[in-house]
Amino acid sequence: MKIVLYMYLAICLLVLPCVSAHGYLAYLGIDDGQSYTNYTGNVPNADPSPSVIRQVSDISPVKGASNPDLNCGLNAQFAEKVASANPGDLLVFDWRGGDNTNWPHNTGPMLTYMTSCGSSDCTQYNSSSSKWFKIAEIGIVTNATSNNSPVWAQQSVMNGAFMNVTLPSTLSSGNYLIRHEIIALHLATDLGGAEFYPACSQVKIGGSQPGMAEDSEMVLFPGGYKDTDPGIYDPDVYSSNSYTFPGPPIAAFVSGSASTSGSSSSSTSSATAPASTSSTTGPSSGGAQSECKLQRRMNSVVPASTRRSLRRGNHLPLRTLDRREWHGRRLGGLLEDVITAFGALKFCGFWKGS
Ligand SMILES: *[C@@H]1O[C@H](CO)[C@@H](O)[C@H](O)[C@H]1NC(C)=O
Ligand SMILES: *[C@@H]1O[C@H](CO)[C@@H](O)[C@H](O)[C@H]1NC(C)=O
Ligand SMILES: *[C@@H]1O[C@H](CO)[C@@H](O)[C@H](O)[C@H]1NC(C)=O
Ligand SMILES: *[C@@H]1O[C@H](CO)[C@@H](O)[C@H](O)[C@H]1NC(C)=O
Ligand SMILES: [Cu+2]
Repeated sequence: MKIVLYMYLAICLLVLPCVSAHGYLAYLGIDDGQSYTNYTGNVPNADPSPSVIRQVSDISPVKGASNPDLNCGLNAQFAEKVASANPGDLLVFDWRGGDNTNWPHNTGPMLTYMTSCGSSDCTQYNSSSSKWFKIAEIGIVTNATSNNSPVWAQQSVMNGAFMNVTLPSTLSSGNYLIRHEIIALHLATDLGGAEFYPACSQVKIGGSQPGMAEDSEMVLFPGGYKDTDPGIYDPDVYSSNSYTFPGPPIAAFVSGSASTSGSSSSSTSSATAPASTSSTTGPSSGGAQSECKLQRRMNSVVPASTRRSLRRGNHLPLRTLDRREWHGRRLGGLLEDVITAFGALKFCGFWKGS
């Protein structure tokens, strides 16, 4: 246990952005093919500026499938503005780590839901008892520049890519919240370990299409997930390449699909994103057979037994560290930082795993 802490501190001295192993939706781009608008979100807990993205109070994840914050993120506040969009437009989600570095996680799916705000705009709409339908989901995909090896699409976000989702081409006009969610599963080998990062954006959809989800395709948040869902409590997350998405199937009226790509400005490598087809309807799995080496390497950073006892453990005496960062963290969070730090080392080429 001590060794892990020392290892961690040593790594932190070498690789600085260890402290923010979480993050938030920093920007939402909307591309209609002719023009592109980039809406700025608010840094969690900062003094807010008018935005279309509902501000959350912390970069930390929502924990627990029945947590009321599963709705739109930690203590999410109404936003002042509303974005305009049309069916078929491309939504460009730009997730960042808390200190504006790359998104820190690479394990788990990304899902997109919508709910109607009714006849008035979404600026004062409380969605806590609203029914959401799913328009996209993406999990394990194939990496075309690496012999089609399996990789979580979330890896490309960690590498600096945006997450793109197409608005359904027949989506009926009106006021909507878009709930884009990253689920980080690096601790999901334990019940309750999954980290939920939902982010809600306020939009007004134009046009005059008829598309709407059936009532049976809609869920509440919380309500749509259980902690025991196979895609949320996932003991095999590091050893299997099949994955079962949580929540309802993608609504039948949706024909578009999700993809990731495009690197944000600071991305160094040619992180060509997986262009894959895994986002179809219903619980589905990535089709790959061989093992995902990166995941396994992450997993092997700390032996399983140590990880188990770490996660069961108490808080460390971290008083000397920044209290705001460390307050209330379990050792699982520490482990996460260790893994993230190793990931960073690897990313920077310091850590050459086999
Ligand atoms: C939005 O603009 C910021 C600041 O210029 C930029 O860093 C970011 O990559 C842009 N994001 C999107 C999704 O266009
Ligand atoms: C929405 O309603 C819930 C339940 O009453 C409340 O806890 C939450 O703070 C409300 N959200 C906003 C943004 O006012
Ligand atoms: C895909 O493989 C290439 C080549 O190995 C690598 O540089 C890139 O980071 C990989 N992409 C993802 C999303 O892991
Ligand atoms: C995602 O959207 C951005 C902005 O329009 C674009 O630069 C990038 O190529 C898109 N990626 C994909 C896969 O469509
Ligand atoms: Cu995190």
